[in-house]
Amino acid sequence: MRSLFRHSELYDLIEKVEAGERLAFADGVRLMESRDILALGYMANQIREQKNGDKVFFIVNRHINHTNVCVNLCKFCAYGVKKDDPGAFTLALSDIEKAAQEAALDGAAEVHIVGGLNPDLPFEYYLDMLRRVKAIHPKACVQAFTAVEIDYFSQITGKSIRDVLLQLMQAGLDALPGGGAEVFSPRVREKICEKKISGERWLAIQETAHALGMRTNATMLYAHIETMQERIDHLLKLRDLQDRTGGFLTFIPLPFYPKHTALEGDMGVGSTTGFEDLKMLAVSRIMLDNFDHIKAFWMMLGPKLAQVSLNFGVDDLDGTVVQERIIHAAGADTEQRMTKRALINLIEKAGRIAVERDTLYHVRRTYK
Ligand code: V47
Ligand code: SF4
Repeated sequence: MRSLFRHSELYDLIEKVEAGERLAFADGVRLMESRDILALGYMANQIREQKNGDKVFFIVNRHINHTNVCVNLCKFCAYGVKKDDPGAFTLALSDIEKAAQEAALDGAAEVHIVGGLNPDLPFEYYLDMLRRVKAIHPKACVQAFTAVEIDYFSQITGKSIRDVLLQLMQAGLDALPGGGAEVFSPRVREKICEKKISGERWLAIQETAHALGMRTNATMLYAHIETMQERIDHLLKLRDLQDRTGGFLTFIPLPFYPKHTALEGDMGVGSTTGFEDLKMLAVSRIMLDNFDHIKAFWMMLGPKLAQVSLNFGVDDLDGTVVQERIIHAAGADTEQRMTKRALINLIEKAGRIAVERDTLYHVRRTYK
């Protein structure tokens, strides 16, 4: 099969991947700069099949975005607003209880909670939120609060990251989502999210969580102003930390949606194309050899491209979601939810085996 690619500019890297060799920074940049999408897909698919066979994971989950008030106001974000903005909202804990009740009725394995940095909310609001969600739906894994939010809780309480995490865990927090990573490069952060914690701080918070036995996700926001070198640097920093802790569950590349953001139309920043998205997923699979899973968030890629990505290194399509506000604020025109049946259909029509999982990738059911 490899011989099919003997004329590819990436042939030497195919040989390296097949020999189980780890690719270096310069190799990663070559992958990103190549247009040989079939060679990339071939390499990524081999790794994906070694790790996960024909399985494709999905989850019955419920996203909750509790507030859009945010002191950071990142330039790439259309969701976060000032507290006196007419569109500002903060959910009452009773609204969050209602969403948790719906999640319980749906048999959701996960409640996924992410929001802005709202200066009017005390730490107690988050502890109470976790206790109430757990009381209503004790079987759900609560995956909540990005490292950026964890850092903010540490700022408003004066507690260490470790103590904040321990208190949240005691109240019911099970895992951290992967948001807030963006691109670690200080050059990029200075231009698109100057108030956000540094990449180093983001990684240090993950490391602290992993040391406490908590599993977390990792993301990268791509296709804004970053270079291919900065993308690969980001992936290698994640790979280094994963070598040390093994605490990351999955990696999710997030394509930038420009609409209604301060970057819209700026510096030639537009929406990604399918080609770029598939390439990013495949290169992530190839470079992150110590991550078990690469997730294509169907809501960001669109269901059809997410399905095709199952041949480009992806083994997870995320979930039923139900309601999402962050990327829809930035112009995503995908649905807010997908039924379990529709997810299984996408997977089976791609010739793969659908596996319903929980947050920690425990299998709930395999569909044959
Ligand atoms: O950190 C914000 C991203 C993230 C835009 O862990 C944008 O499974 C694209 O954490 N275009 C928050 N992306 C969402 C998040 C997440 C999402 C899906 C799965 C998981 C997981 C976590 O959303 C932010 C930022 O990187 N984001 N604005 C935008 N305009
Ligand atoms: Fe706030 Fe997160 Fe949006 Fe940045 S990306 S403005 S931290 S909600």
